[in-house]
Amino acid sequence: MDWIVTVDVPSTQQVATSSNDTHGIMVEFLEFPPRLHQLEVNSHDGNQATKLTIVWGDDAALSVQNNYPKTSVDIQLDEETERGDIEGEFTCENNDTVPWSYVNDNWDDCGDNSDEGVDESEIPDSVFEFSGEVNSDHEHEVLVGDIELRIGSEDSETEEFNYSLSMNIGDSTANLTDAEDDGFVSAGDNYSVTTNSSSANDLEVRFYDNWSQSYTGGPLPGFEVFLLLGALVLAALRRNTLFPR
Ligand SMILES: [Ca+2]
Ligand SMILES: [Ca+2]
Repeated sequence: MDWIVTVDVPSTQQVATSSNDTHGIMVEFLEFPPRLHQLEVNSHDGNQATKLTIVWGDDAALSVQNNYPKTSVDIQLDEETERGDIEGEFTCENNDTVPWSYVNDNWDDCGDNSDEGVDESEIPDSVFEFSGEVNSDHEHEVLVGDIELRIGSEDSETEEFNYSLSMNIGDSTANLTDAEDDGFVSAGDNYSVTTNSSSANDLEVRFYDNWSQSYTGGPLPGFEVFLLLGALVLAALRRNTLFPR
């Protein structure tokens, strides 16, 4: 291939062009010593075109768009949920005491039925503990410091996720244990969350990158952890109904 080279001294632009039977090529240099600025290849029939432009200095900028929706790290979890005991006991009118979980479970545990029909406001919040372990399917290496764990519930009417109970890993109520202390989320690591929220049976745990400011768009499938607390746990607590003594 023969090349035609032009030089424009005032602008330091040097352009080399050439072509073969099918394509033409243009290479442009700027500055001195020359720096590659542009490389362009076009087919003579106009159907193919490739253009590479290199910028530097003030023309180039690299920034993180932190208003992008938070995407979550893809954490594979085996989950467990557990409703913790309410501390202390309920005192019956006959001064017997029974565990708080026996209150309002449709079974007369006190003997005088005073543990039934108790105003819900009288019942202390119970502590729920959610926990999960990163299972062996987990492949993505994510720095522990790059994720945060968010807890919330979905508004059943608007289907918007409400992060009113969200918290960062490291808060006293949300923890991720880096089992091998390798700095990465890896199989065997586990998280736990405790809350006394009365809406705990609706709660859901999601993991997010912590660099982004926006939670819009919701998490992508695969890193949601649905905690099926409500029905299962409450059914278990209604053991008197299921398994009358
Ligand atoms: Ca009862
Ligand atoms: Ca780890």
